[in-house]
Amino acid sequence: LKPRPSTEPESDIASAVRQGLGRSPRALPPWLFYDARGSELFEEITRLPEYYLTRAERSILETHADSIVQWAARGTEERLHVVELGAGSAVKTGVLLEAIVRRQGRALYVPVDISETALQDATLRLQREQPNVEVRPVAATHEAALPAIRAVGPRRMVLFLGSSIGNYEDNEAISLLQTVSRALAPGAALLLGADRRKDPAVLLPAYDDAAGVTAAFNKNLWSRLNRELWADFDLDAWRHVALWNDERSQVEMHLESTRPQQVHIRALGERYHFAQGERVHTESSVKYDRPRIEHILRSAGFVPEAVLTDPEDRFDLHLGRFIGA
Ligand code: AVJ
Repeated sequence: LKPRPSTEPESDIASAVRQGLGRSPRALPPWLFYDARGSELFEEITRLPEYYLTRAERSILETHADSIVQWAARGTEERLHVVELGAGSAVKTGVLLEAIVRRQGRALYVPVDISETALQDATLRLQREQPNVEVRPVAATHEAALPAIRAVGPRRMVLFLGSSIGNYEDNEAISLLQTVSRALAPGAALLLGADRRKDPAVLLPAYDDAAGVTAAFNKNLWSRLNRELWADFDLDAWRHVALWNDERSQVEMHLESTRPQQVHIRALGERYHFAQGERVHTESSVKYDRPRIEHILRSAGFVPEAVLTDPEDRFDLHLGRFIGA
């Protein structure tokens, strides 16, 4: 293995890691989790008994699919097209797509995701299970997907599910939704999933499960850097930490160094020292009350028109109408 020639620009991954480990305290962006293995582990998380988010949101979609589609289509005769940010395996979306097909016979679905493997699986499965849905996958970050969103034509329905918005600070969430809305016409519909603020005794196990799947998901970040940036992280010298930050109303995941150590990241040409107990912040998952989400929606040009909740009152699905910037 030769180090990358210095004239070549660094990959997005390399520069994100260089930046994140150069900062104090150290922090890495959560999109780095989602290599093929990371996407698989996340799917496993969604099936854990402790991780109620996915089940709660799915139950909302199953109960209300037809009325959601009716609401989204209100005021237009045009066909609805669906764009989903962070589609992943798109299992939950199937319920909505079925409702759309019931209403208008067929549907165009544009799943956007950073993981190509997850997109491929989703596309193949939908093509098999829902032949009336045309799938046009886009492998990109949310921000880079705008041209694809524009290309789907009028009357779009944008899905941002699973409380993925919780990875962003409010001002970042607002600017992401604003960016997306630049590709929307007034009247477009946004479905925004948001996990609610609740007892940390419920929240924390969802991010530190008994089977250790979330710990493996967190640590897979180091495996990815070992493989893709020729690093030498010793996975046994790191501990998964999930904690509740009450002031910021967020669950945080960190990787904590269990001893003093040096890590060589060859593709960066850097050696990093980690103290015993030093933490690298790998993810924040904000937990919301309704006014906070409604503020985000309004700030990005969406009118919050309705909120749907699961029977156990844990998770909200907000319906926002785009009225223009
Ligand atoms: C995909 C960002 C919504 O924050 O709950 C799950 C990711 N991280 N367990 C979340 C995640 C650890 C998940 N989101």
